[in-house]
Amino acid sequence: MTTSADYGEKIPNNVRLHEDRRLQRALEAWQPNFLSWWDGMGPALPTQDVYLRTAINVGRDGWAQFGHVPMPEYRWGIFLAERDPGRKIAFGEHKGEPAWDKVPGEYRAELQRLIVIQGDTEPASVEQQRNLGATAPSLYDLRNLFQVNVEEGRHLWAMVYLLHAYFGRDGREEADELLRRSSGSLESPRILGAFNEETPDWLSFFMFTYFTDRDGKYQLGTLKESAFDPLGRTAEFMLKEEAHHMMVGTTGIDRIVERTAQVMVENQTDDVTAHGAIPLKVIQKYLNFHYSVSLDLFGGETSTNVANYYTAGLKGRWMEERRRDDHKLTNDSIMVDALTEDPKSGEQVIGQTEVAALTGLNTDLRREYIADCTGGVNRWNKVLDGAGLPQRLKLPHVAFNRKVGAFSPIEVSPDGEVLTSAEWARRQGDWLPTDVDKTYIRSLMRPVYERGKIAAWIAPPRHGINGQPFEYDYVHF
Ligand code: BYC
Repeated sequence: MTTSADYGEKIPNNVRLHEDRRLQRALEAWQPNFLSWWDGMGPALPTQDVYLRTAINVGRDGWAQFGHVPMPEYRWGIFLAERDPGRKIAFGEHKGEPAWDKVPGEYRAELQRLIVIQGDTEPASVEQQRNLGATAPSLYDLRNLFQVNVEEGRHLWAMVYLLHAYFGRDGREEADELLRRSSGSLESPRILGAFNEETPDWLSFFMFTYFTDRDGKYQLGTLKESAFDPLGRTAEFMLKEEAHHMMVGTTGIDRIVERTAQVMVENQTDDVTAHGAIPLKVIQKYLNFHYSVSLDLFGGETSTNVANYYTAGLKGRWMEERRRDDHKLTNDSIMVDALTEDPKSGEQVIGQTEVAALTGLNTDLRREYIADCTGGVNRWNKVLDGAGLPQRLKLPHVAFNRKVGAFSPIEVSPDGEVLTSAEWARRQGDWLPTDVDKTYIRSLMRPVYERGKIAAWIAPPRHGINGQPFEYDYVHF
């Protein structure tokens, strides 16, 4: 069982930190480094306070409280979901054995690596979003940005706690490295590709929170199944906070599409730029970009890493316990995307190949993710349909713009047509944001900080936060 959250401590927690003085001291020594990182790399816009949600407990009801908080005083805490003392490992070669409270020596390196990769994404996203406050379309959106930022900061704490508590000196060094690498840096970049891309404008931010945060949802879903119980419980609680980040992305794009559709209908034109809205074509290009870099986050279609993680019990599948199979997969196979050879022409074509189910697990997770992404696109298309417009948004082909996995050596159009390099170079500006598109989007990014007001390129939200109206004073300067 967990204890209830202790807010009397320097580091709020529900892990009885005060009972382990060494660990407490080590984390308290890391805390000022975190705060100085937040100060230098976190939100750049100065504010007095922000209407934020702070996690206070892990129980089903009332796990968070809302209030105006000066951001540097946000109480970043360590929270693990309730412990199930009878929990058994659900998959892999240790299936049926009791879940582990400690890290088994033979899996130490792999577990640490997974935790470091997960941990690395959290501060990276805060760094990517650092300057967005300067151009927020409303106080409501500004508050949501900051909420996402403080919670990504808390997710960093979650991983740092695991590193400090279970991985000794190596773990402490890795925790320091998490503050040393930085997004987009040439010398010490963040580990995964998408986390070194820029998030320079709010269209990118909403696409990032829709597509890239959603990778987070699925990866955390697999870590939640981990045989290493503290990791499972940590991921479970992170998923609770993650739901808000998904909402920000989904409704953010909803509102952009809604505004664009409105302007298109009112003015009977597709070219909404004269009216300060975002053309559907540009929305589609941003979608293409963020979706394809997020697909890369799942690793290769086949991977011995993921087979080892699963067999060892470190990383499960999405909804592992709902799967109807033996949860070991040693005799199963799966079809995965692959480059195959056309028997007639001898050319490389997009196809599928059968591989051992274990090595195909990145594909399995990516499929779940793609199905989920489709939901958003349908939703945005309903907005277009509701406005009586025939245009539709769509997910590009899975081989489009890929830098990781089977399709990284080839160039493919959003419809799945394999292209020569020359054709790709000539046409990629039709599918990915060009400098002209980016400049236009940046020209729209003007802050709107007046209560109840909103920028012209996005519709207001249907609901405010925590029952408050849209006009609420979410941020004080
Ligand atoms: N960029 O065996 P492979 C989130 C590396 S997001 C650069 O196919 P594997 C969040 C790979 O590390 C969720 N490198 O891949 C969202 C490997 O290197 P080594 C983050 C890449 O290991 C928004 C090599 O290529 N959490 O939480 O099966 C805001 C061969 O790869 C990339 C996790 O990812 C890439 N895109 O799977 C805030 C969970 N892809 O071993 C937060 C933890 C692969 O040869 N991580 N590589 O040196 C994992 O489960 C796995 O490491 C991966 C890769 C799914 C990332």
